[in-house]
Amino acid sequence: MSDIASVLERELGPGAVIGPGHERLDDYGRDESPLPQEFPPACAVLVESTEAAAAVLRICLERKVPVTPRGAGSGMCGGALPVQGGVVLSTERMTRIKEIDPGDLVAVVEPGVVTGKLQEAVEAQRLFYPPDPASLEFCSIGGNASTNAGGPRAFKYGVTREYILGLEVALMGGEVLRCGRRTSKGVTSYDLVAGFVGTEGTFGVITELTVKLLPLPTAAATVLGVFGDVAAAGAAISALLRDGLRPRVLELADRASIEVIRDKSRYRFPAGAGAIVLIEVDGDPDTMGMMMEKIGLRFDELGALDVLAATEPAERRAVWEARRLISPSLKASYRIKLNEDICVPRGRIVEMLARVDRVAAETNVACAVFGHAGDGNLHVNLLSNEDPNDPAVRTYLWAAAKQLFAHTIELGGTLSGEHGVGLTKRDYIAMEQSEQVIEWQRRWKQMWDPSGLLNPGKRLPARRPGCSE
Ligand code: 2HG
Ligand code: ZN
Repeated sequence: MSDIASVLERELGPGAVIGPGHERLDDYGRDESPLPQEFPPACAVLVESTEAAAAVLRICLERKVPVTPRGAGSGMCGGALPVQGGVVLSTERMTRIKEIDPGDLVAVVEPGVVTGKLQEAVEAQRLFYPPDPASLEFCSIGGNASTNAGGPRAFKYGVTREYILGLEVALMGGEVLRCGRRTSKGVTSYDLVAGFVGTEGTFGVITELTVKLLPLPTAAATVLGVFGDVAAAGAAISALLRDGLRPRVLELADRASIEVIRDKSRYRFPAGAGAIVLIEVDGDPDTMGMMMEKIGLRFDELGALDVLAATEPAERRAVWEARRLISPSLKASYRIKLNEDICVPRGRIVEMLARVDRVAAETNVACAVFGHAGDGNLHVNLLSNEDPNDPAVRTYLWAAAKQLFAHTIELGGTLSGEHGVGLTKRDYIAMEQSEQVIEWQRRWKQMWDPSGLLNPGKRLPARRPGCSE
């Protein structure tokens, strides 16, 4: 066993450390990001308490060993990959829902709680935790907070940050910080909580979260508009946005995305579906009914080939299962799936879809586009069946991604709407952000982690040659 693995095992007891030679160690060197290589750590530590997480961070600082926090490993940008080796600190065993309080409308949870399980638990008490990343059946709430995850319902309800009221964070060196509140409002301090959310474990390790809950909407229904092509579907989304309609979900999937799920899905896509707009409405049944009718009429006017309304839970579940299958099915259908996560201002969605077509035509790279189009957040997947280990192929695909980023930025957009930066996008953020903005982020990181050992090599590009460290 490596030196650090034995030290951690002595501190935390047998069973907490996955060391060299263990069949599961390699799992901690990969995640869901589109990278060909793995990054094996010296060991992985599966902590069960805040004290254990703090002890790992103390020992790693004392011994100058890099440490990479990890939730469920479902991230798509390499944020949880131990690129400099060292220790992976996994919170997968911290799975307690400590409290659900219907009076205060909060839940207090450990970071390893699977998001879907939290939703089930609160829904059993007629409460609602809205953020719904597509991976909700296996991703964890700590990982969601670390990446500020989104999901389809972000269109109406916002992203994870809006639901995190309080945090407990173990800092590099072993200090434990509790910040935030349990109240629905509060402006007493600088917003440290918001400052930790979305930092991909580069500032500290989240060990407890106080999350905001809402009353569960009385009803929800799903409407699907089928269009001939993605341009028509995009135009329909823009028209609905201009109408001021606020469903809880406003999603898009193009032909290539539909093709990979057509045979697997329990939901039968109508023939001729060149693109779909997926809408979900919620609220009280009367207003919901009116909204569904309005959307149906608008879809007809906008040239929909078909409009389907699903109100039965089983029917709605089938539609959602199909939607959640898009990402894994693309992954299974292509040897390379370089998934980008761009986000443009809502008024530029149609233009962005046209620019994606342009990139695909100019580079000859196959693309699938789907996702949270109502937010301007498009999952543009660059696909290839060539050898994933061929550096020339990857260079070519990343060049296409770079073109996509350039168009996104030209339209006033951002490189990532919900997946984060991690490793895969760190070298591109200078396309979007000024050196000044990047430098202030470096100073911020330095404040929480002066050693630079906590999740090193992520989020920020390396300093330009000639600049002082
Ligand atoms: C989704 O919305 C996920 O399904 C995955 O964010 C997106 O694979 C992707 O590109
Ligand atoms: Zn998504």
